[in-house]
Amino acid sequence: MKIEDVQVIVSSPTRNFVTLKIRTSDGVIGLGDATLNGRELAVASYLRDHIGPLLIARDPSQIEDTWNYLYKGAYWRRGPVTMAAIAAVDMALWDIKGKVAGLPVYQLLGGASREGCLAYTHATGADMPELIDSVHRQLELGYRAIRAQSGVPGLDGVYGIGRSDDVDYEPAGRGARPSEETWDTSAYLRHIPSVFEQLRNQFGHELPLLHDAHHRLTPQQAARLGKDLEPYDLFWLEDVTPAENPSALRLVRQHTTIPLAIGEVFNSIWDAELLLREQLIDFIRCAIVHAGGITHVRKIWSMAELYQVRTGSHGPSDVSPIGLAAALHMGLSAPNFGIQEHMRHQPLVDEVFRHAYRFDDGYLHPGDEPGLGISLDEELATRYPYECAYLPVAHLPDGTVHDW
Ligand code: EZ4
Ligand code: CO
Repeated sequence: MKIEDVQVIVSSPTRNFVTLKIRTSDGVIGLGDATLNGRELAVASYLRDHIGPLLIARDPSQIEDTWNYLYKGAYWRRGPVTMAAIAAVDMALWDIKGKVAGLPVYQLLGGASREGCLAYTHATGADMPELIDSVHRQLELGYRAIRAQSGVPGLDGVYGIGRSDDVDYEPAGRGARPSEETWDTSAYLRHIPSVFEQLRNQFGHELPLLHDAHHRLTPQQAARLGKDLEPYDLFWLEDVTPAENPSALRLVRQHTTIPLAIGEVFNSIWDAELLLREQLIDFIRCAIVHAGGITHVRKIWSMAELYQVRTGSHGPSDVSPIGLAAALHMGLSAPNFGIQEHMRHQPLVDEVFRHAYRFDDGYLHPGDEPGLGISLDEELATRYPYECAYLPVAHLPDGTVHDW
């Protein structure tokens, strides 16, 4: 069996997705997610112009060899564009292998280690009453763990806060330029502990609560926030400092016992290596789509296992159902699975990408269809062409561009 056709499909059913479709000489179809929020066309070109032609006539069963051919063969390694493109090929080849074997991918990865993958979703509110309402709504949907994000007094808009009763704050804005937001770390640090105090008063101490700081703090600020939040027993505090500098976490760790999660922007095991080896985090957040696919993330997760670090895969709505399915097959089988982020897709997205995975009573399960369990309605997808959309840019009150 050989790879006969490679196609890149860019579509925007409510938001942009880049999808790779590989067809073999036996007519087996494999699908991969290559979506990189705000930089979608760069990955599409990498796949169309550089990777696609190299895949023709290769043996689709040789997943590891193809991964190394694309990674080492390019000379230019790593980076989100390269690694999202390789990830898409990798997912598509695992999908094909599962379909050929007649098995769901989690069976190829060693079989189920649990009955389902615990999921968390987002609750957001501009103020406390809105946030409390939002948590109630997510609990009614069956979620057993909640990430809570809140508006900050004095700041007009904060990324990650939903519009009205809709927690799907993504895509943050469509148009040729990103929107601009003002950020003030001092105001944020003063406000957030009271948010979690009120959530604990309202919802009790057993509900797992998470919070995301979006890489905006210095190590000292992160240590302070961790200490201030300790009484509220968070499941994790996410992305406290910019993720390029793992040694920043040493200072944070010395001052707080709050569980730390990092890695949604990681694209290589080398981004995580020091954090894992020095046990500076408790959860590794890389997404299958942004870190080289199942083949590479499996290695990151295995390294994490040695250091008692559990997984918490990135799962916002910009990870397509294909990328989410890949995370669920891995999550069901990995011994050190921790939790899976789940920001539900809009109904139109679920129509374009029909999926075998299901959400039931707080847990996600990848389903038992052969491969990843996704079928693409290509005709429907092509009715929604790409639309330029970006994540916002954050400024300090004086106009300085800030981390986020
Ligand atoms: O900022 O998905 O944990 N989730 C997040 C998301 C990310 C976006 C980036 O594409 O931080 O909101
Ligand atoms: Co995050």
